[in-house]
Formats: sequence, structure tokens, C-alpha cells
Amino acid sequence: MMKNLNDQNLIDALKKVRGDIPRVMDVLGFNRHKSADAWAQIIDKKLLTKLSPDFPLMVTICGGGSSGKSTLFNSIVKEGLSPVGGSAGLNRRVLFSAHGELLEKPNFLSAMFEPFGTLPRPLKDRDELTTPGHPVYVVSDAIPKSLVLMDTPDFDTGAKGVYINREVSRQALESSDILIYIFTNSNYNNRENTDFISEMLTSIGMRKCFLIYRVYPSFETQEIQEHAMTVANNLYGKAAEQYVLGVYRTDEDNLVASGEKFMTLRPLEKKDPSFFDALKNIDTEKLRLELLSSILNDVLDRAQEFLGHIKISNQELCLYLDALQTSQSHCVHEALQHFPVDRVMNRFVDIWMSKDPPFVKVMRKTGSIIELPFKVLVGTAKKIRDTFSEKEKSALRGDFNDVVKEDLLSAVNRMHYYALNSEISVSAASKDPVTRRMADAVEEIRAQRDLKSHENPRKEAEDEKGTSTFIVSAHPVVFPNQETLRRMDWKSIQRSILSQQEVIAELSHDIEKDLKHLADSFRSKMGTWTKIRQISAAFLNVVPATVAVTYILSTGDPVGAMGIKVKLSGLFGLHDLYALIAIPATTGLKKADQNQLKEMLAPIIQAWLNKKLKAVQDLFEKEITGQMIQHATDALQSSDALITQIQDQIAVCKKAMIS
Ligand SMILES: Nc1nc2c(ncn2[C@@H]2O[C@H](COP(=O)(O)OP(=O)(O)OP(=O)(O)O)[C@@H](O)[C@H]2O)c(=O)[nH]1
Ligand SMILES: [Mg+2]
Repeated sequence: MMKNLNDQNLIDALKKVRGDIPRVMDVLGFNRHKSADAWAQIIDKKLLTKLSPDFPLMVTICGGGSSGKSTLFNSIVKEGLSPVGGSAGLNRRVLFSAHGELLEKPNFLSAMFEPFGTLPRPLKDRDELTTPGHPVYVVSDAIPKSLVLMDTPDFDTGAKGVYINREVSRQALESSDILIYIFTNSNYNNRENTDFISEMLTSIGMRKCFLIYRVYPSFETQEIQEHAMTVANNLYGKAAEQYVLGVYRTDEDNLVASGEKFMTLRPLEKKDPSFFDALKNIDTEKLRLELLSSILNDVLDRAQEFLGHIKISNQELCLYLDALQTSQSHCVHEALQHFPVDRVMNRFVDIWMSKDPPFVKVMRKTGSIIELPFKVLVGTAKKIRDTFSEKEKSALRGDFNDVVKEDLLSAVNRMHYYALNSEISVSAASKDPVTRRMADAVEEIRAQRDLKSHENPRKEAEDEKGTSTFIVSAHPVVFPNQETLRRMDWKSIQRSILSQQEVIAELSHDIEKDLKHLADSFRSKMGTWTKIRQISAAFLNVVPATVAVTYILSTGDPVGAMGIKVKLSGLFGLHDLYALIAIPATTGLKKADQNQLKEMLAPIIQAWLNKKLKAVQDLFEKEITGQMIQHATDALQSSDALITQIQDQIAVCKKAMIS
């Protein structure tokens, strides 16, 4: 329950929540469903405008067609202002009346009529009311200063479910604080009438009402009471009694019908005050506090509900972004399946040799140092070659550029497919932290959204090694980016990417630096391994052997001019990249030599890969995924911030309500 009507803390917090929820929904590409707009309208029209203690109560006369609304209005203002007539749906506009003092207050009208979107004008001619248009008002000093009285068009006129006055009635009802519901013997049990009002009343906040029964004089009090309770129950459900401010009867009278007399309202219980006194004596501030508190509670509950959906959408976006980047990482690796051994290794061997100590250089010239390992390793290299498949052999013979082109093309096509597809499937290795996190997110979202088995995100399968596959839907945030990409000419994107394929083969300055650094670090390790003497046989077998292998692999003898196929495992992201060189155990290479080789080659390939992965990723992002990833990342960041802000402000509101 609110303590007072001008708690600035509460008002500020509420305004922020009001602004941020639609904002974050837009950020997350929500198809901002009607309910959020309606919710925002309630805050604007029912709460923010009314958080002022001297704001009069809006009392709205409502009821089915021809039940006597306008006659009652005229009877209260004691003037024949509102047209009355035999055919239902006579009034087409809202008619207000208020005490002259109120109407003179500056800004009163604009504040009062904010919910209607248009300012009312003084009534010029009674007939105006029978045509649709802006609201009109009349001054009436017969009305208590604490109230504004409103006559509304009936809401049930129309045919086949199309109600001509519903929108106007809705505005009027939504902005009212109290209702005067008038009904007759022929419509008191008409559920259609009460359902519409009930929806207005109960959808957000509960408004109290007076019930007026226009009835034959012969009706007994008890009968009237029963019928009134039927109406009340239909309007409010079980707790009806606490919302009924009073029940009054007005007896059918031909003088009223002929306009010679106003209606006379009598309380059902003799002890009750007259209708006019009851109206005048309403504790405006208390009623408003009750009403606004109940509206505010509902509004905050809704906000919490929205926030729940928003959070899930934010998680889904995070998941999709991860999935997209993971598949991009796969594609980037796919583009780099072949290692340009001649370029990189030749360069490395050059660097290595240029740093040989002078005496080793001399020995090299005489051939005495290279002899031994070469003999062994030429044989090994031949064996290696024999283990490649036919297809790979042809790849080996071909130009490295062709191999790269083929890899790149298939990777690019696959990336394009992932970027445009409505879902992405990702395999999560049980040991990989990134995909593990994604698999957990899938479970969490599924639990929160209570999804059916076929709905995304979902887990597809899990193999013996604990690698699971899950499927993630494209997030609405990227729909516009997908649309743009779809409309672009794919062939020209392909061409543009292929024209930049040199990025893969070239040895950039960065890679040079890495290779030099590697050579230095190998040499310093070597120094500690071979403290005894640099030209010992041990030394020959250890380090230069691996250099020799790389040399053979690169000089083209048995397997030259090729790309070594690099087998990649743990393809996820640049952080935990791990590259392994596929040298089959069947080559007969001794385990120790193989390890030696791996130890030597892996870092070189790694150095190359690290640089190239980034280069290819940049290329993909420039041509295909960049805008999408950027957009999703921005949306994720700003929705994170807004979610925290909304949470905090809801907490402020709730605290203000209880303290
Ligand atoms: N006999 C009798 N007729 C009444 C009484 N009150 C209203 N009527 C008649 O009932 C008809 C409808 O009254 P209105 O006041 O126009 O009803 P309304 O609810 O405003 O109707 P709409 O604006 O068309 O929705 C008119 O012909 C009135 O004269 C009454 O107390 N006795
Ligand atoms: Mg009327």
C-alpha cells in the first residue's frame, strides 16, 4: 500500500521502469506485443497523471445501451444536457461535467484529459454528442468539487462483434476512478455487458462502483438486492461486496421518460445516505491511495513478468551469439586446414641457420653436420608421404594456393549458411568450457520456458565421449541483419573473399617476428640441454634432427611443395586453440622422434595459425558476419545494463510500497 500520493522516489523509479521495459524489448527485437503497450498506457494514464492529492475523482457513468446513463447524468447535473432517446447508442462521445471552480484551474483540463489524447471542448450543441468526435464538457456547479462526472457512450451497440463505441468507452473507463453502473431489469444479467466492464475493472487495479437499478416501482428491496448482487458478482467475482460503494434504485417513471422530471435515486437501505451525499462524502484521498496502490501492485507484477521474458530473451541472445561465433571459429579453422609448409618452414630454417654459431656454419658448408640426420630422415619423409591418401597426394602435388582456395570456398559457404539459417547446431565437447557453458544455458532456458521437446534451444544427441549436439534458434535481434545479408549478392561476396586469399599464404611481419622469437627460444632451450658440447653426437640427434625434418619437408624432396594437413582439435575460439600435426604413427617414425617433431613443429604451426585465424576471422567478419555479431553484441550489452536498471527500480518501487 502506498503511503502518500507524492512520493517522488517512487514516481521517479516508476517512470524509469515505464521507459526501460519497452526500450529493452525494442533492443531485444521483441515483437512488442500489445500487452506491454497497454501496460505502459496504464502507467501513463492511470498512475502518473493521478499521483497528485488534489486531483478530482473521475466518476464515470456506464452501462448497456438505453439503460438510462444520459438520463442519470442529466439528473445529477440537474440540466437536460445529454441527449436521451429510445434508440440504444445515441451518445457517440464522452461528455464531462465539473464544478466551475475546477474548470478554471490552470492545466486542469490538460491533466484530466491526457488519457484521451485530445483536449475536450465546451459543449456547443446537444446534437454534437450524437456524432463521433472529441470529448466535450459542460460546467455544472451541482457537482461536488471533488469530482468530475462523465457520461459515456454505451459499449454494446453494434453488430456481429463489432462495437462502434468500444474504443471511446475503453478510454473513458480506463481513466476513471469510480464507476456508476446503471442497469435495468432486462439487462442486469447480461454477461456481455458486465464482461466488458469487468475486463476494464479487473485487468489492472480494481475500481469501486455504485450500482443503480432502474426498476419498476413494484420491485421489492430484496429482489433488487439480489439482482444487484448478480451484477456485482459478474463485475467483480467473489470479492464483489468490498467493491460496491452502494446500491440505489430509480423507479421507472413516465415523467422522467418525457423529460419533465429528473430521476430520483433512493438508497436500498433506508439508513444509507442519499446518492448525492454518498458521492460528496467519498474520501477522495483514501480511495485514490487504495486504487493507485492496487494498480501499482498489478503494474509491478506485470513488470516483473515482462522482466522474466526479457531475461530469457537476453540469455537466448547470448546463446545464439556464442553459437554463431563458435560456428564461425569452426569455419575459420576449416579455411586453414592446410599449412603452407614450404613458405613457413623454409623461412624458419633460414632464420634458424642464420643464427647458427660461426663454427656450425663452417661445418654445414663441409656437410659434416647435416649428413647423419638427413640419411635417416629422408627415409622417414618417404614413409610419411606413403601414408597420405590419393586425394591428399594430389593436393600435395598441386599448388598450395589451389588448396587454400578450395578450403576457403567451402568454409565461406558454410559460414554463409550458418549466418542465414534459422538455427545453428553446435557440438559441445564435454571438456570444452565454452560449449559446456552453452550446453548449460540451453538447459537453463529450457527449464525456465518449459519447452516442448522439439522446441529450441534443445539438445539433440550425446555420444559415448560426452559430446553433445544442441540446436539454437537465430535470435530476433539479428533478423534484420539476416535480411540484409540475404539481399546481398552472394557470388560477389564470395569473389571478394577469394580475392583476399593471399592473406592466408603471405608471411606477414608478425609471423616473421614470431618465427624469430621461436628460433631464439629453441636455441636457448638447446643451450641448457646440451651444456656439454655443441657438436656432440647427442646434439646432432636432438635439435638439428627436427630442423632437418622440417627442412626435408620443405625443400620439396619427397613431399615438398605441399601443405601439411593440420589436424585440429578443440576448435573453439582463439583462446584455447590447440593444433596438432597429423603425422601418423604408421610412418615408422620413432615415438621419440615423433614427439621431438611435434614439439618442434607444433609451435611453428601454432604461431602461424594464431595470426592467420585472426586474419581469416577478420575477413569473414568484414564480408559476412561482422554487422550481425556487432549488432548482437551491442544488444546484449545494452540489454544487460537495462535489465539491471529495471530490477533496481522495481525494487525501489516495492520498497516505497511497504515502508
Ligand atoms: N419510463 C422511463 N423511461 C426512462 C427512464 N429513464 C430513462 N428512460 C428512457 O430510456 C431511454 C434511454 O435513456 P438514455 O438516458 O438515453 O439511456 P442511455 O443509457 O444514455 O442510452 P445510450 O446513450 O443510447 O446508450 C430514453 O428514452 C429515456 O427517456 C425512467 O426512469 N422511466
Ligand atoms: Mg446516453
